[in-house]
Amino acid sequence: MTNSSSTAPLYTLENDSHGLPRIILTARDGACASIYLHGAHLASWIPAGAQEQLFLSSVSDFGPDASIRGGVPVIFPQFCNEGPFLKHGFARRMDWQFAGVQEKGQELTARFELKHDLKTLALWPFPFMLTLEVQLGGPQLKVGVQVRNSGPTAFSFTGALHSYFKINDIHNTRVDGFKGCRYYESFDRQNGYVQQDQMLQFNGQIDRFYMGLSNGLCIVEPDHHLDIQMQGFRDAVVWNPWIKQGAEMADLETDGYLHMLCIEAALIEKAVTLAPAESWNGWQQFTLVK
Ligand code: TA6
Repeated sequence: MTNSSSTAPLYTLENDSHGLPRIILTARDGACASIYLHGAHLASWIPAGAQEQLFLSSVSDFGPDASIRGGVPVIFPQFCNEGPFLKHGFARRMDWQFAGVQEKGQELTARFELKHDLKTLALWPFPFMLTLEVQLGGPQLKVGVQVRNSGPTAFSFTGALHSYFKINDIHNTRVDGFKGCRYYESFDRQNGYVQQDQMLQFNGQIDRFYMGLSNGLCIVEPDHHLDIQMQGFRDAVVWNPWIKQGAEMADLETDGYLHMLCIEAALIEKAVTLAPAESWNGWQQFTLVK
């Protein structure tokens, strides 16, 4: 289905080679993005006149219960194993509803919704409504998520936008913005640290939780700078599986670790609690600087 005219936004709903439906958004300046209905999973973002900015594994599983390896998985209602429920929650594995595209100025915004059903209630006993918006235009893309408590009792959740960025070579990649931030290694929550260096460099597996972040971040490669901002989310996760963990992942190419870096907008240290009818909003925004 394509909806294109001089007034309406340009988007296409099509099945990919795996038979999975996805929305292809094309802004008037030529920027484009693709979002699978499965998981409302943003899988590709190509700013106008630039290269692909998101990593997507060429051996990802696209099965009905799979989580696509790469792009921006939506993690809800639980981050990793920070509770008794499914690791990284069910939202990334469910089929969401496409709720249309709006155009405002040079920006296109696609909206997706996931409402509780018997399957989700069996996994997590609370009624909810999730809304995801992908806003595309110029050198920027913004992923916004709203969680609404549509049930009769309060619930708490953790979560993330588990963003995989495409990089040329992890060895020549730095991340600026963590100086002075508190962090824990995921495997050792007893010992907290404070980042001393201005630049985070990579020379092995990393799975690190930065807590209580307030400043922006920037992925810095010799010919590529990507600015990352977030709001609502309070923590950030930096993950690269490196050689050994990468080799153990059937849905990641052997050298995939070289070309990916996860910088995730997350809620880990303090879960969010919503009373009935209350909502929470958060977003992560990417700007291609060079
Ligand atoms: O966010 C980092 C992390 O929790 C890592 O520990 C690693 O497990 C990664 O997520 C991927 O998890 P997944 O369930 O997508 O394989």
